[in-house]
Amino acid sequence: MDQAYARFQKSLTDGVDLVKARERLLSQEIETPSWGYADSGTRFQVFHQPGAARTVFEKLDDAAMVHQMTGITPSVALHIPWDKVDDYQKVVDYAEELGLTIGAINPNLFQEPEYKLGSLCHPDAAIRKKALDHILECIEIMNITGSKILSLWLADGTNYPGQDDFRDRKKRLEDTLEVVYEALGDDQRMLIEYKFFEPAFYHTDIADWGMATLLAMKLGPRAQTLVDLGHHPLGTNIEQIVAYLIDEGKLGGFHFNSKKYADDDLTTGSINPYELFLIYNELVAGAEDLQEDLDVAYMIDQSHNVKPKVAAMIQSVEQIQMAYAKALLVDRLSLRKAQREGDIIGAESILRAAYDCDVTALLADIREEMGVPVNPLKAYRQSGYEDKIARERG
Ligand code: PSV
Ligand code: MN
Repeated sequence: MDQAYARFQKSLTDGVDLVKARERLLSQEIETPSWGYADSGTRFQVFHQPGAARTVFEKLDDAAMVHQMTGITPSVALHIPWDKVDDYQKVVDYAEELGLTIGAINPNLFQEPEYKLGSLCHPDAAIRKKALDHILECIEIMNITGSKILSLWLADGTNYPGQDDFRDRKKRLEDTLEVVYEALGDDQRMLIEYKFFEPAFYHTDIADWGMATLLAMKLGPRAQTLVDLGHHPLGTNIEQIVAYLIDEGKLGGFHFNSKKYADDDLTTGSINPYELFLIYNELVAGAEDLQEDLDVAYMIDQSHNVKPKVAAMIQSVEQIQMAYAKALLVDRLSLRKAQREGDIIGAESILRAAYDCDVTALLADIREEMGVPVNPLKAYRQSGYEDKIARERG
């Protein structure tokens, strides 16, 4: 056995189940977003990157490269109409050729001029109908692509006090979501994403996890809440929200990214990797307590503008994998004991010990077993792919 791995193994306390940790890491999956491979920008400027994907097929090529390097990103989320095509079967077939599947379908309810006052909450029934029809079209796309997840984020909200009636808007939203819910197949689910601001700056119709979860509870078991890490006010304890939602069976999925100030769309783990670890700590603890795998859709949602697209995605995947690996190394029995005894120093130290653990050797070993490069980011940067797409795509 490799010396580094042996050293890593020796550093673990008895309460850590390495066999289970390895199993979990081998089955970890993270979805990447088609829009994370295309040019993006701030509201001030879109910065073109040489080689940025221009079509859904090029986005799939890039996603396949990420999967080839990491081995844990087998599916790709689509955003409609950004990824609109005449024949979705062609997209499915192309993805399959690349060893990928199509993941969550994201309706776009924020770019049409008609949505100035909202989509599903709009005061005009005709606009609500347009938004609803678009979502129903997305469910049709799910049926062709085999996608099981409809991922809903609304830009709906108001900019000024008195602009519209909160309760009327809530009612319009509930009524339209009910139609959407009914249109879903038995094996499909709807994830409701919340965000407390932007593009509206006075109120947002689904502002936080409480509102999203109330909606999901009213709709039924196939509606759940989606946690986008960038969508909370500063200082929010996201890991507690995650724990709550797990306990209620309402944690549907994640949009991973990182933020310093607001919904900055920075790459995952770049600002607060400890927070990412604490979130994974709740996921691991929740799955162990429930004694079942959580049915959670793990996805990256970042529109990184200045880092090269594919490399940034691989870097993000590595960060998520590392956070998960560390959370799997928490000595749970000792942690429980310390918690019951009120040993605050001891409890925190157990978490820190896992967080501080160097998991390089573990991840290298897992990657070797999966048949992917031991250092995905380095391998990618040496692969010449970036130059190739810059040349080919212009
Ligand atoms: C909104 O800020 C959001 O997080 C939603 O998930 C959208 O679908 C996505 O960003 C678009 O980039
Ligand atoms: Mn999101």
